Amino acid sequence: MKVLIAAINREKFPDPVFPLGASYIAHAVESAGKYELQIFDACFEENPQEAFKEKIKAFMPDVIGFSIRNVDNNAFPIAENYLPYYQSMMKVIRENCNASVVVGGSAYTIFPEYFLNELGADYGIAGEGEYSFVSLLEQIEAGTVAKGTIIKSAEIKDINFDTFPSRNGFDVAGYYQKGGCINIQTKRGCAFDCSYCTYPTIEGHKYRLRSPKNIADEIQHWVETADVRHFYFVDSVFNHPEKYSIEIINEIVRRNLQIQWTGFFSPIFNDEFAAACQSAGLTSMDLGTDAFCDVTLKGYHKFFTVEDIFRSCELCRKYGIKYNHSMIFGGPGETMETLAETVKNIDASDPDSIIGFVGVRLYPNTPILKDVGIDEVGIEPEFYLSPDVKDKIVDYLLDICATHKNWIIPGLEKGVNMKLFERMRKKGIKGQLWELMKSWSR
Ligand code: B12
Ligand code: SF4
Repeated sequence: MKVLIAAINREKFPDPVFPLGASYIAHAVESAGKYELQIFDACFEENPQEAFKEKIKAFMPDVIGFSIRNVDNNAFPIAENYLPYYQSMMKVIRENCNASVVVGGSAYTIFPEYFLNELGADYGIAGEGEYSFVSLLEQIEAGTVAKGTIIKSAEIKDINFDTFPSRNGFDVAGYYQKGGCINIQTKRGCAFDCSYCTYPTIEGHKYRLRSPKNIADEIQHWVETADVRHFYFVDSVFNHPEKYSIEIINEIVRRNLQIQWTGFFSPIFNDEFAAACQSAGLTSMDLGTDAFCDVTLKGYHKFFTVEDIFRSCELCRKYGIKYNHSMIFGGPGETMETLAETVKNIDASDPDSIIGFVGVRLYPNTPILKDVGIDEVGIEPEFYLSPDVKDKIVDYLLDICATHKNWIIPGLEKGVNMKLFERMRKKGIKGQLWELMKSWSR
């Protein structure tokens, strides 16, 4: 049986991102040992429909695993919905072969019924696909599964698998060069319940941890075979559970891997933790700050305070770790006063950059829906903005951006200079480009 795994994502902001989910699925198919496997990745193709058509006609797969990562770009007020593009890629399949199409990926997991129908796919797998995709292949081959079936995957208990994803057939070197890093997942799950967040829907609430040895083996493999030195830990939050993160750090130090790395961090950690991170090559923390005012933090059900954020920034400065605040402006409880407090505190915390979103993108199964009295949300990008700031927030933030050159607000097209980013990558600059924003803006 011939299986084609197709990574459909083409988004390049803030960087092209290696299709880790698709590579995990490809690895599972490869490990099953009985399928003929090929990979298609749309990301760097100039004409993705044409390239997809050529791939399909040359390989003539029996099953296509259609991996969709992003629903939209999350950027109010110019949110781009990727559905029309995904539909154009489905059309290529239908016009050129009779393969069964199985859709999966984080975008699919958030809106399974919707995407199955709108794409006219044959099957869908919501959640982790490693085992369920291989099992579905067997059922498709045996003719024992009805078209239109949506499988809601159970959480995989042991995510060490047999080894780490091989990434065979994917352009690791291309992503490293054009995206500045290669991504690694150390665990799945997030134990918190922030009101707007889809991560617990995608990965579950319970942490499932890879062994530090397995993670370090994967890193060492890329260091030794492809001279990759920059890594992005894609965990929802790297620093929870803290004891486990320290074990990973110790293993990196023990092997003297000489790497630089980054990831998402909650702004609540102590001196010892920051020191350990720095000693293992952490160059920056993307802090999930969201708001810098206790009222708005409460509105997002956050588990840290303004004081914690200030302390985290201070520790980053002490250890020479760059830091970005990821922000969501305008959530429940936001007023022009809380917004002003947030901006004042951001300034006082002296970050390297701000990556901010205006309004809260609403997703199914998130606590915020109950908080703001909304029953249902669809796929058309829908954003919540507190009534107190709704009419004024865009102008307010545009004014702030005029004097804060290290702020990136994709929805307002501020701070985003893709041409400049591309030029820097062509020069061979690696790591996160936001780490350089403060020095550029001087
Ligand atoms: C890390 C991360 C980032 C990092 C990536 C760094 C890097 N170099 O990798 C950064 C900060 C750059 C980033 C940026 C963006 N991100 Co992001 N990101 C994540 C995060 C936390 C993890 C993604 C990941 O790698 N997971 C690990 C892999 C292994 O999991 P996976 O891809 O889900 O794959 C599994 C399943 O989905 C399934 N599966 C996958 N493919 C397939 C295929 C088949 C056939 C099957 C059966 C199953 C299957 O099985 C896989 C293995 O179990 C997720 C949230 C989350 N917790 O999932 C958001 C997430 C993916 N991001 C999201 C978004 C929106 C974005 C941005 C558009 C935001 C923006 N405007 O800046 C950009 C787009 C970047 C791009 N170029 O595409 C959304 C996507 C869905 C949506 N809401 O639209 C998510 C889900 C968060 C959210 N808000 O809901 N992101
Ligand atoms: S915002 Fe971060 S900490 Fe909160 S639930 Fe989402 S991933 Fe977890």
